[in-house]
Amino acid sequence: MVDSEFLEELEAILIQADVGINTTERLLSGISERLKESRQREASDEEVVLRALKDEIVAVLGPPEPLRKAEEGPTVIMVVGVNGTGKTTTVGKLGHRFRAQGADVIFGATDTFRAAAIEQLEIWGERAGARVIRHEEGHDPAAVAYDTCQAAKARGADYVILDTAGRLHTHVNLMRELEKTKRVVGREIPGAPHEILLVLDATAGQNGLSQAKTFREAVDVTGIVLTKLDGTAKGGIVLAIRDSLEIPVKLIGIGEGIDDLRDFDPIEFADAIFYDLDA
Ligand SMILES: Nc1nc2c(ncn2[C@@H]2O[C@H](COP(=O)(O)OP(=O)(O)O)[C@@H](O)[C@H]2O)c(=O)[nH]1
Ligand SMILES: [Mg+2]
Repeated sequence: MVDSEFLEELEAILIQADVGINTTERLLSGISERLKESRQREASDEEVVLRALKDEIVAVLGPPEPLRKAEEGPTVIMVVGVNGTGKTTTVGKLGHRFRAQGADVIFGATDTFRAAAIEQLEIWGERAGARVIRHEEGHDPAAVAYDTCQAAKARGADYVILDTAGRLHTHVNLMRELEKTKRVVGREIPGAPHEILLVLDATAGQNGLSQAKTFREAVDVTGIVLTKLDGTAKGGIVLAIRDSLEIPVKLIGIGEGIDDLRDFDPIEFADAIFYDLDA
């Protein structure tokens, strides 16, 4: 068998990548199973052990899951998450992606908490070529969501993307507001919201798990957007999230630019965790 020093090194890499203790242990016991099945000679090879660990990670992450789309009428995507994770940027990038596919896209400025947030979304709307529905600062976000859905229906838009607030006076208020926005959208457009994407900042490490728990309780998160993977952070917390909450990662952010959005690729993700080891 492979020496325990190598396994310890792998364990350290997983912890360093923010996978968390529990999921790290689960992954490592998972590879013991895999290695038992492979031939003894092979199992002494570090490369084989690493391969088994990557396979285990890919298995936990599950196959890539594309964004859901409405069968008819506008597809509604709510983008949620705590402040500064990259929600507004992700709305802009997604809008750009859909526009490039020839779709008609409307953004809803349902982060009404600060005027600057509305202006920031308008800038992204211009860049992406998406109309922005907005109200004044402090207005009811659900009312903005309602107007955005009305506008989308009136002109037969393909996508509604709602930017939401990450901070309010209280956490309870924020969650209530998101629930209400979701309810209003569901009344206006059948099956909506089709996606509720939770934006997580890869550099925020272990915090991602508690954020995912909180937001999922309030609004049934359907997928994760893992941002800021262009830095040194590996975003391993999504493994713990998939493991314990079963929320798939759908997209990743790899920069601040409009093109810096990619579909999540579990194999690439697993490779990136061990990038320094391979080098
Ligand atoms: N490096 C990097 N920066 C990002 C990424 N996504 C967003 N940002 C930056 O993170 C900061 C917060 O983004 P913003 O969209 O305003 O976050 P929000 O508060 O959740 O709406 C901004 O400076 C963005 O340019 C990413 O994938 N990579
Ligand atoms: Mg924002």
